[in-house]
Parts: sequence; C-alpha cells; structure tokens
Amino acid sequence: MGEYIKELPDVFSEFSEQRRQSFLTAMEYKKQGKPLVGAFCTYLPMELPLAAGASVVSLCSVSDETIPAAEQDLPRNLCPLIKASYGFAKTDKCPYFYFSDLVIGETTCDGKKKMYEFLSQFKPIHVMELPHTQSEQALQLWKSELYRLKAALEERFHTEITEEKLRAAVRLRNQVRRSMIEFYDTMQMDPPPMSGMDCYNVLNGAPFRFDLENLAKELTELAARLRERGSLPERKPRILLTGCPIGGVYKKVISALEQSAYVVAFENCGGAKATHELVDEDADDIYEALARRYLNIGCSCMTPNPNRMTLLRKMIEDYKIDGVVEVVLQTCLTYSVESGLIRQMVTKDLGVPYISIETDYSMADTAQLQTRLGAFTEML
Ligand code: BJ8
Repeated sequence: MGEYIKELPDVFSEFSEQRRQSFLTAMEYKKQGKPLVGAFCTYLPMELPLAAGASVVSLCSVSDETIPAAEQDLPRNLCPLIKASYGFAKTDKCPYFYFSDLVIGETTCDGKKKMYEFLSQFKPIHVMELPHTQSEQALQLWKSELYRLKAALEERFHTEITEEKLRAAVRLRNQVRRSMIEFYDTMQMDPPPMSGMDCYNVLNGAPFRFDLENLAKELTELAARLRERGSLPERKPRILLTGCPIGGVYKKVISALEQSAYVVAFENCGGAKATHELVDEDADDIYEALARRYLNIGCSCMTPNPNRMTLLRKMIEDYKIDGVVEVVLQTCLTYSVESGLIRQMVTKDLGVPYISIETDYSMADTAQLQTRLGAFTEML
C-alpha cells in the first residue's frame, strides 16, 4: 500500500493547531529531562541553545486573556504583546513559560526591557545587550554578548558548546530557513497557490515544532505540492504586511484584507524578517558570522534601520505587491515613528499604495478594521 498523503487543508490546519498541540510535546520533552529555552524575540541566536542541546520556544503571547492581570503590575498604555506575554507568565497560564528552564531576552524596546525585570522575579532570565546600530563596533559588542550567552547556557545546562556542535546547529537552522523560504516564496505565484491566512497559519505554527529536520522536509514537500497544485482561480490585489509582529492580531487583520485581496507577503517577524538571511556556514569565525546575521535583522529598534527598507523594496518587487499594510501595535513607539519613513519610501519612491493601522489584541476594532482595510483593498 502506498504512503498516506495528507490533503493540503489538513496540513494547514495541523500547522494552525501546532502552538496548542506542542504543549504536550513540551511536557513530554521535559519528562525526558531535555532542556527548554523560552524566547521573546527574533534577535535570539537560536543556534546557541540548540548547540547546548536545548529546544527554543517562543513566549510571545497572542491573546488578550491575561492582560488584566498584567495591568496590575504594568501600565495600561503599554504594547499588548508585552502585557499579554507578561500576563501569561505571571498567571502561569503559558505552559511554555512554565516548562522553560531559562528565558532569554534582548534589550530591544524599552517596554520589553523593563518587563524582563518583573519576569526575573519568578524565572531565571538572561538578558542579552543588543546594540541599536549596525556598525562594526556594534557587531563586536554583539559578538561578545554571544560569548556571554554561550557561557550562561553551558553553566545552566552543564554542557560544553563546542565549535562542532555550533556549526551543526547553524547548518540545521539554515536548512529550516531555506525550507521556510521555499514555502513562502510560493506566494510569488500570481494568483498565489493559497490564501494569506493558510500561509500565515503555517508560518505561525512552524516555530512550535521541535523536530527541526522533519519540519524542514515537510515545508519543502509542502512547497512542491503547492507549486504542483498551481494558482488559486481568481486574481485579486496583492498585499504585503509589515510592521510589528502580528501573532495576536492576524486573524482580524488578514480576514479583513482577504475580503477582496490576497495577503501574499509577510515582512514582519514571523515572516521574512526572521528567516530571509542565512548564517554563513563556511565562515572561519562562526561567532562573528552568527553575530553579523542576527544584528542585520531590520527591526525598528535599530537606528537607522536600512535593512528593513532593503528587504521591503525587494519583497514589493518579487511579490508584485499592489498595496502595503503596516500593522502597529498600540503604543509601539519605534514602529509607529518609523512608519512615516516606510510610507515615504513605499508611496513616493515606489508608487505603491500604503496604509498604516494601529490595533491591539481585543476584538473591539474588528468592524472598524473591516471597513478601513476593505476600503483600502477596494481602491487597488
Ligand atoms: S526583532 S519586532 S520580535 S523586538 S511591538 S514589544 S517592539 S513595543 S516585538 Fe519585536 Fe524582536 Fe523587533 Fe521582532 Fe516592543 Fe513594539 Fe511591542 Fe515589539
């Protein structure tokens, strides 16, 4: 009998359930005594915990359930991502936080930095000092932070991160990145082979997989099947999403846009920002290669932030984008200020329509988003 091949909709729904299902995997994992590292940001060089034998799981929370509990300690007018992440940790409702042996944070935005101080009251936390420029001096500082993280991991997990283990981890993470790129690049087809919602569900679920070799294989196979199946029948305007991470707002934002368009590209963390650049596997100095690759991430906490502009320009061209939508989470100062520069580049330099929306994790603005984003896509 031939091997059972899952239907594509089943594959999409498995990925969308991944976050929830991995709770069980994480529990199993812990029972076997394997270490788990919790992460809050794309700047974490995941290869280092991997080389220490640990799996990495994202702790950024995506629901507003525990925000009231967070607001007992943190100000109300704070980014929902920070409040939700802290709230889940404080109320012990996030099993990933609960199972994490060590949480690693980076000095990105002020809100996150200060939140780590609260978190350290109930969890071991290692904060990496991330410089906010991408100069050569900054690179050396960041590289020294990678060595500091190496030492912290070795001490906590009683292991040695050898060069060999680290290079193996670099190769494995690159393999996962390549397969992610293969998968989301299928959206360059016009019309795309799947909806933006299906695409995002896979992107969102993939980081909750611990079996990285299988994940890479499955994503590559999925990409091949999508190419074979071909485009969706109807042509619609093609949207690129940029801005803050959208894990907590994607359902309402993508559904509003896909009333009459396709979201074909995700520049945010969770999409291309986190995956598009590989680590130089053959570099003589693997720490420097890692430091360079991670420091290159185009987050708005960098100033200036040319890499975000470069990536956006390339994606707008490669994905034949008709409109750019920037999602800013409420009170996120750096993305909010930078949105003015993004608007200038997108509309003036590239002549592509642009809209910026500010939102939070509640559903209160769903109707308003449908109206605003619906009007935007209608005019494309
Ligand atoms: S690399 S985008 S994951 S910092 S939205 S908490 S910036 S106030 S999440 Fe981010 Fe790393 Fe950058 Fe990506 Fe602060 Fe803004 Fe909230 Fe943010």
